Amino acid sequence: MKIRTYIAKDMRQALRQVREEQGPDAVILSTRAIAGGVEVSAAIDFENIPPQRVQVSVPVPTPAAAAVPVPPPLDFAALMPSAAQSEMGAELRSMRHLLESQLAQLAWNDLTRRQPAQAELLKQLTELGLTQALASQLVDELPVNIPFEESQRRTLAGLSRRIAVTGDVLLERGGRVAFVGPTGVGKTTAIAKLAARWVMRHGSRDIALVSVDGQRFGAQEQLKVLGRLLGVEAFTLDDVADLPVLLARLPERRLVLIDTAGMSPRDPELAARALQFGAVADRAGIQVCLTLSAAAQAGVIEEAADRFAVFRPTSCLLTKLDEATSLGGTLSMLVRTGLPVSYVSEGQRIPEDLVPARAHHVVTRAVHIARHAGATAGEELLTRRFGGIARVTA
Ligand SMILES: Nc1nc2c(ncn2[C@@H]2O[C@H](COP(=O)(O)OP(=O)(O)OP(=O)(O)O)[C@@H](O)[C@H]2O)c(=O)[nH]1
Ligand SMILES: [Mg+2]
Repeated sequence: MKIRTYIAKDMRQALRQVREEQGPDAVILSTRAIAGGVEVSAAIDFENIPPQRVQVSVPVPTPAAAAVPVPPPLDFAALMPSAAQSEMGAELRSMRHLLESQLAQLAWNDLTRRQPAQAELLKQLTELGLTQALASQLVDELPVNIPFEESQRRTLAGLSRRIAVTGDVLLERGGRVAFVGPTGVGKTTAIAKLAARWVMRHGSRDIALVSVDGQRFGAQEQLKVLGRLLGVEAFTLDDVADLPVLLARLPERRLVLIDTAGMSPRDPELAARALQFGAVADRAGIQVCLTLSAAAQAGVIEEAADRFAVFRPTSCLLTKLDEATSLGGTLSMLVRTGLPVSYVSEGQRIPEDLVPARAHHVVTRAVHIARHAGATAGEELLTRRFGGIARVTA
């Protein structure tokens, strides 16, 4: 076990040094406050030393044996940790966890004492549901010594700046867009809203609806009914491969909205279908709009965004903001992927409940939703996330 002592201005810096020098598996053995800072002793758990550095007793060949070109048999038992070593290892690990959580508590308390505004901001961003990385990034880029309200405002502005939007270009200029996404997120409803809005602005002549959802009962009928209601021509295709031929027949349609069958993000055929769709989309000049429900849990949103990336979406449309109990997962996903948001759907009414996405509007909604839901971030969560030690062991 290699024990080293580190002296730093504060706990965070000390822990950073430990991590840089001894890596993420360092065990903190002791900490104490000293004049002008802290002193931390840390060591690497012997179990985590790479195997070549562990002393093992391999029989050394005698000179006589060395003359014979037969390698000595490997003593595998000697390579395995003994019962005592395993027990000691387990004890070290549990000690490490204990110390880590105590140190995290110390570091978080230290932060709340020295920089209460920063700590409060981290708490508020956690309550919004943002990831640790994003919350830290937003707080880290704030200038020092500004009033709390100003730092709050700047943090939300920083968040808004990280969210890309397309504006209302689809309904202003048109395009060929296929709506792709998980089942039941609101793809067909969004198409109905967009089509109705287009008809109100531009009339029904240069718009077409296409359903390539030949798989599910009633899906194509749904689009035909919508077409009849709006006086818009609606086409149904059983095979995606027929899209280029159909679209070649409709060169004068400025807006073509393509409805697809919802798919589970874990569908094993997702990649194959994306590949087929991608080839068709490239030939027919179709863009993909990933449609995601903002009411889903953060992990579900992140997973859907990652899995549907194989469709190479150029924008995304967010639905069910009215049902969301937190927008943190959605916001974190948008920042992480950089996918621009086209429209936001906040209810079932056609066409009212759809607006072009505006970044600050989505962020403001996230704040309102968090407040309304009474979202709270407990001390334990904050300690674990921002206690500094989390960064050492992460
Ligand atoms: N509350 C709420 N409900 C919505 C919203 N958008 C769609 N819905 C509802 O969600 C349900 C599913 O909508 P669809 O448009 O059929 O969803 P889809 O993605 O086309 O579904 P599949 O084609 O089956 O994959 C319907 O009951 C819609 O009225 C929204 O923004 N808010
Ligand atoms: Mg549908």
